[in-house]
Amino acid sequence: MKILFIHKQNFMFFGVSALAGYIKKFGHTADVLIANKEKNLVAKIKEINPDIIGFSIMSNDYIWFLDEAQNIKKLFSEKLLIVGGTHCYLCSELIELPFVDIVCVGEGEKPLTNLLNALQNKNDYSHIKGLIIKKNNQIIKNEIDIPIQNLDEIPEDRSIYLNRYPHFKNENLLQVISSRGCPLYCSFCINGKINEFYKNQSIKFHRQKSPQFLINELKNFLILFPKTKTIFFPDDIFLLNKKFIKEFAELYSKEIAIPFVMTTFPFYIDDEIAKLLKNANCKIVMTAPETANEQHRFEIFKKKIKNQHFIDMSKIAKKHNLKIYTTAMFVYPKQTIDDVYKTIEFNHQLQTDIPFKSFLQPYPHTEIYEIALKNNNIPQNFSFQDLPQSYFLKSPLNHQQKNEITLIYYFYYFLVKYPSFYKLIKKRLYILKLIPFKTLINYFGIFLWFKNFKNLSSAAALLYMLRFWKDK
Ligand code: B12
Repeated sequence: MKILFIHKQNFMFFGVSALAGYIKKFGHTADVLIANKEKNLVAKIKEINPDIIGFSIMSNDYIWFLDEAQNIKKLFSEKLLIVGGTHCYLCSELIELPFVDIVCVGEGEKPLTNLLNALQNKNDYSHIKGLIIKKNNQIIKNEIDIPIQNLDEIPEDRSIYLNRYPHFKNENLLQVISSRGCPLYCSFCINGKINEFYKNQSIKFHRQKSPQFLINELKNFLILFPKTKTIFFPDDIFLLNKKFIKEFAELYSKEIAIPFVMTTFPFYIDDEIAKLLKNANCKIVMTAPETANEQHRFEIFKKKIKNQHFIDMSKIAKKHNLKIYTTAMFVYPKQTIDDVYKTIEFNHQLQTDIPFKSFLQPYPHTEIYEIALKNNNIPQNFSFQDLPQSYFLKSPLNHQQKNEITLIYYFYYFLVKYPSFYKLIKKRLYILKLIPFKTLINYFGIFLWFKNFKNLSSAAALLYMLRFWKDK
């Protein structure tokens, strides 16, 4: 059977290439169309003539999906339309849309393979775990399937992207997911929701490819992407298992050695690990305090990590010459201007090299949504349609100090990087107000963040950013 994946952004979705690689093991094939790269999507679908059509969406794609999927189903009504991706973890109600036949909730490898097998053998597919199915106008809600525990069973197939979009071959930055899941229940993150699904089951929330499998995968990718200068592991949490990192670092330094960037919780960085990372050519350690207000981190974000952990991590990372990347969330319930100032000062203390910022997005069906609702930051009927296209541009919350916090947000990169600039404006926000072209300054800060963390030249960073801008 042939499935055609469709998504919006000009990016090789790891989920889609994992699905393509996995179903291939069972004799099925996949193709992919990136809507933003296609002038005539319909003509391409006709040409590919798949057995089924699969959309992959995040919540920010919701409005795009409503439009695109409806149109496609109208023209290809005989083909099953299935939708998966992170949005479906939060919104299985998509099945109620008349043009949606199946919603995949959770990881898709097993459910999709079972579906394709059933279709091929003309078997009934109504009771496949992980799928919500509409058949004869009835909705069948099957329970979520247990995700594959051993990630080495899932070989990613990126050739489906390269065959159709050879421009990906020229990228300097190779992105590879080494793990899935996160043990934390942060109120704003999709992982809290995923962990809820599996609460009473004895499965591992965080799964990681074995070091040897990952190294082999990297070697194969480096053949496909020969211009790679940096490797980025955008896992929710890359460094969580010391045994893994010890084996990985040793193999990586011998067999790959290309500069890399990875994510971690601060308390996993000790002297021994930092040394291993440095020797393996790790350049940047990414970690996520979100705010310097520890009480807010604990009670609003439900992220039980103390400031002291970040401070200790910073000392060790700096000692070993590793750069520090931190994240900060703006305009969240109960945040005050003072919290924002403290967060900037905290980053000075951490000597953050690459400060990342975003506006909180209260996705419906997450815990932060309930918190924002209770705190009157969003109206009762706030829905996915009210979310902005990107978390960089504006806050969807009502908040008493929204204007002032947004003003500091625009300048955040520079305020962290240049403490003397910060000292000048602290408690003198009128100075920031006087500076013209604030939106441009926001973009410039995002550009510098992007360029530095992805280790790109200015031209490459600009091209990359324009690509995402277009996707917006
Ligand atoms: C890499 C990444 C990106 C990439 C690729 C996105 C993608 N969809 O693959 C890019 C750079 C494009 C991206 C962009 C954004 N991202 Co992003 N991103 C991620 C990240 C870090 C990893 C995604 C991933 O590869 N996971 C691993 C794979 C294996 O899992 P998966 O993608 O979920 O796929 C599995 C299932 O969902 C399912 N599945 C997926 N598609 C399909 C299709 C079918 C037919 C079927 C049957 C099954 C199926 O099967 C897959 C394999 O098991 C996640 C964090 C996370 N934990 O997911 C955030 C995440 C997906 N991103 C998020 C956000 C918010 C964004 C942005 C909106 C941020 C912004 N800048 O404003 C932008 C999009 C903006 C825009 N311009 O449109 C949120 C989405 C939340 C939500 N409710 O949807 C996440 C979950 C982060 C978070 N913790 O909240 N992102």
